[in-house]
Amino acid sequence: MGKTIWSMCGMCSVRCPIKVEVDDGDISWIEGNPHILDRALCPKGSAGKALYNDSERPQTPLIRRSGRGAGNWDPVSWETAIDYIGEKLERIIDKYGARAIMMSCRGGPWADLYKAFIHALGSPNFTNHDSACGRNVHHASLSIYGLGRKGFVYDIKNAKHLVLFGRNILAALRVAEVNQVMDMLDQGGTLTYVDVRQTLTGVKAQNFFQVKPGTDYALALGMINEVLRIGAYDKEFVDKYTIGFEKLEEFIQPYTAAWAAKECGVKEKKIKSFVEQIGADRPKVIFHPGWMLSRYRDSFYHSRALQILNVLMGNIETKGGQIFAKGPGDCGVKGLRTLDSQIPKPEEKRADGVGWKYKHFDKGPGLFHLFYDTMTTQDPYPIKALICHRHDPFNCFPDPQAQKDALANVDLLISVDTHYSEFGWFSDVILPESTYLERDTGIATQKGPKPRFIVRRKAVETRFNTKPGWEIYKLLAERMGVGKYFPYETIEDYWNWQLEPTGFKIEDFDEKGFVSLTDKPIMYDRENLEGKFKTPSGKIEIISSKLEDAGLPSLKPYEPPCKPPKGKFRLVFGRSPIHAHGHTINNPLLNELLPENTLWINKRVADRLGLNDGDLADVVSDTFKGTVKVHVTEFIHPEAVYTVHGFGRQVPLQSRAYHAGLSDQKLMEGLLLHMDEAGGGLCLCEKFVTVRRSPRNPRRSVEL
Ligand SMILES: Nc1nc2c(c(=O)[nH]1)N[C@H]1C(S)=C(S)[C@@H](COP(=O)(O)OP(=O)(O)OC[C@H]3O[C@@H](n4cnc5c(=O)[nH]c(N)nc54)[C@H](O)[C@@H]3O)O[C@H]1N2
Ligand SMILES: Nc1nc2c(c(=O)[nH]1)N[C@H]1C(S)=C(S)[C@@H](COP(=O)(O)OP(=O)(O)OC[C@H]3O[C@@H](n4cnc5c(=O)[nH]c(N)nc54)[C@H](O)[C@@H]3O)O[C@H]1N2
Ligand code: SF4
Ligand SMILES: [Mo]
Repeated sequence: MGKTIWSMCGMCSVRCPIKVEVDDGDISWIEGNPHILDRALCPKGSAGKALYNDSERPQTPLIRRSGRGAGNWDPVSWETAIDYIGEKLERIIDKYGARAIMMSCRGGPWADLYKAFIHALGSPNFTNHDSACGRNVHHASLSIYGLGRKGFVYDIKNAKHLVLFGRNILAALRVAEVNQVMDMLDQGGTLTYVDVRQTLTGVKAQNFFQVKPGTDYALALGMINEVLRIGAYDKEFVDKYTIGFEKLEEFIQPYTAAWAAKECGVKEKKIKSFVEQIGADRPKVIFHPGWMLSRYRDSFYHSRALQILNVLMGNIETKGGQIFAKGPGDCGVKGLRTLDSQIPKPEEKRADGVGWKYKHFDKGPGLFHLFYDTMTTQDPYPIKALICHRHDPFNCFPDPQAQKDALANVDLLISVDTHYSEFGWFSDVILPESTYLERDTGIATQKGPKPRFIVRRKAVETRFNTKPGWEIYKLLAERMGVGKYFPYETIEDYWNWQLEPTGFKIEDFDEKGFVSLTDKPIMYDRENLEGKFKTPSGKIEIISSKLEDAGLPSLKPYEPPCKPPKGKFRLVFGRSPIHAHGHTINNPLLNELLPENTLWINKRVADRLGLNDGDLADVVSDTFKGTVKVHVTEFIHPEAVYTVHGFGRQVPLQSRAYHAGLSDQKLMEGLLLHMDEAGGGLCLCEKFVTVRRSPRNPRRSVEL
């Protein structure tokens, strides 16, 4: 007899609501929740069943038997693994204090569980992946609005014009957003796309700017200059809600459209005609502030400039613009109860320096990469244990070898993962979490104009000796004597405990998988937004007091990017719609669709190097060399080479992914601490590589 399970996809961190059909205990169908996503799913979401059926994943807890990374594991029971970890953590706490333990996760709606665990132990050192993802965008938004990058949602569907700088929205995707972009285009909206190469998104755009790599900030400044010059902005909104506009007028003088055109390698006429278009389309114009903007030295200021353009368009709290993300409080509903809020905040200062050494950064998750510095210098204190939950630092941060060197000072490395991650393979203990189709997860809040509570429910029984996160942390907490902070025995207890203040019951989720907290979208009165901007002044801060207090400019003069040294190319990267970072490369279905990456290279350059499409090339960094097939194309800037991130994996038990393709991470030698000091994001596109024809046999593309 078939049944329907309402759940949430776990193939990437977007976590789309899904409907799963189960027949005779097996998955027969997965689709997007029809109430929210009109049944749509992306290729990865459709490959969830292949993940469930894949046996090339850890099947029971594993404890390392010989040297780190050697791949010799003792399969053990959960009891043994938890006890092993417990003993080691106790020893570390005795000798160095609880602060020597750090925990990192992939952020998102369930971070409460992991944060609660590390705080219950008494350590302040909770962190996540974001310094290699959206930290620049987050901090830029905080500095302007006092609200982080999730403080607004974009009403793309109703926009007249969507402007994307390197935001490859149709490939680096969230299903709901793709639906909205397609609706906007159907309704006659305009798409403007900026990239160093042509993409799935670029081919749908009416305006496409191919810029010289690393010059986006110049283009954004040129646009601001032109907007002000022709007066294509909302003066009333700017007067009412911003501070620092006069300083912007002064600062922007030299950055004319003509100047930007020259700097970026685009046409002045095109910038001017674009500004005329948005002048006519405003306020329904959205400048996406970027998602993964840990790329260049000035990405933080680039994101700030995009936000300034949003403010000039006056697009805040308007249909077709940026809308404040509403939460339960806006609907007169109390929020979910959280575990972390019941635990006394550790008083120690963070080991990454965030909050005391770096006061302008969001203290929440701090900046993971700075912990590597702490591990090496032991300043302000040693770090002796690292727990990574749903996070693979070796595939996330640059230069895995530099990371391994720092980790030599850390006594205990734990990976809580559904797969063997690159970090997991090197670690001391792997705790296998059940895949998303095999586990329940706590209730989450999804903010927006129509906020909701949503739950992930398990669709099928676990195939192996794996456990869900809520149980893993309960077991660990009990072993460490802090079980009282995890006041549940079953998932139903946990759900009820979370829901208690809200007035909802778990049965309310049976019908659609979520509960909507309002019938109609909530919009604030745009004429009366006082108190909504959480900056020190309560205004939109074009000039940010927090930045200025930290000795950083709010409006930074433009500096051109370094030119690639002779014979070298700037290494840039991005996503394919088929994969989610590195963890889907071994998925049997997705691997069939895209088994390896290629190196995109400009045709003229390839001709000079004697490379034809499909040839094997050696890509060389300082000491690392990778070999990959080239994709010769006219549609990439000649200064750059591009590859899909996540390949070149080294875990032998993942036979499909093993050594297939090129690892961008390993090429990024020396970038581990190369941080944008204002935004905290890493500068991942600041690496130059050489490319040459490989002497290897082109028919054997998989390196063994
Ligand atoms: N399918 C899929 N979707 C995903 C993910 C995934 O792994 N797979 N991951 C999700 C996550 S975590 C994130 S953060 C987002 C990332 O979302 P995005 O930031 O939109 O995605 P990317 O593909 O990393 O980068 C986009 C583009 O930046 C371009 N680029 C490089 N240098 C420059 C430059 O100097 N100027 C400009 N204008 N462009 C440049 C690259 O060519 C690339 O096409 O995607 C999310 N969605
Ligand atoms: N060179 C380069 N570096 C990058 C990027 C890039 O494009 N190029 N992208 C950056 C960006 S935007 C991001 S967001 C980061 C991503 O970096 P990470 O977050 O570290 O990468 P992921 O591969 O998404 O996932 C991490 C781990 O989560 C595991 N996992 C998946 N599902 C589950 C689950 O349900 N439970 C548990 N416990 N584990 C699970 C996967 O197996 C994987 O090992 O990398 C960043 N680093
Ligand atoms: S975007 Fe795709 S992989 Fe990510 S959660 Fe949604 S359906 Fe799943
Ligand atoms: Mo990301």
